[in-house]
Amino acid sequence: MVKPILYGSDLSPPVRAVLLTVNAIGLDFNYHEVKVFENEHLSEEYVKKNPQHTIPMLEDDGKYIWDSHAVSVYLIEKYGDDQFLYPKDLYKRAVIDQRLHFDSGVLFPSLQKCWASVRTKGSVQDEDNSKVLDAYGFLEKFLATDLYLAGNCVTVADFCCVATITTLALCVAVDATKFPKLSEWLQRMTLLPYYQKANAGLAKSAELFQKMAKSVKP
Ligand SMILES: N[C@@H](CCC(=O)N[C@@H](CS)C(=O)NCC(=O)O)C(=O)O
Repeated sequence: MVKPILYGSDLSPPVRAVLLTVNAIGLDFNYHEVKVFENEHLSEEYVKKNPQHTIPMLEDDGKYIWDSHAVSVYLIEKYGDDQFLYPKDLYKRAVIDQRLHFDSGVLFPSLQKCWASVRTKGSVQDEDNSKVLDAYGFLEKFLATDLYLAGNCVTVADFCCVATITTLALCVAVDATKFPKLSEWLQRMTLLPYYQKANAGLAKSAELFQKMAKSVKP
């Protein structure tokens, strides 16, 4: 069998979400490090495979799939044997899907805005800050009665959201007194045996964040 190929850079939170997924299911895959600072993702060859020129992208069986949520669910369904990561039960699945859309539609766009403000203005703006705090408030409610974002088992929703939230927390800290459930969940996620390896790129994101903030002249 030809191994699936994951195209990515571990500086990217969505790539780290897929790395959490592949580590959780123990997938044997090849990794293609995309040289984003050399615009490899904008090359003709890459854009032919993924017109949106985003990372992560998966190559499997001569086909290309992108968007971390789509890739993660596909890999779990095709190669995973864990019945909890994306269960068959339609209600459980719908809750997970809602969290995945929350990541795509709320968390990741907030992260992009914060990141852009830091790059251009040197700091997160008040408006971005309050949107992130609203998002943390929603997550606190999602976690009100459960250990994980979509119930008491780890699911793909936790992988996708934790990769974004840990990066977002570089911009807007998660205050444990205001968001105790969210803080506990973040801590709980670090205990997964594959977490440190899969989310290791977070340290590089933190370095880049500091550099960007310092490079803006007041
Ligand atoms: N919703 C997408 C977002 C992917 C995305 O925007 N990735 C960024 C890196 S964090 C990227 O590829 N940016 C390069 C570009 O858009 O050209 C996902 O979850 O995969």
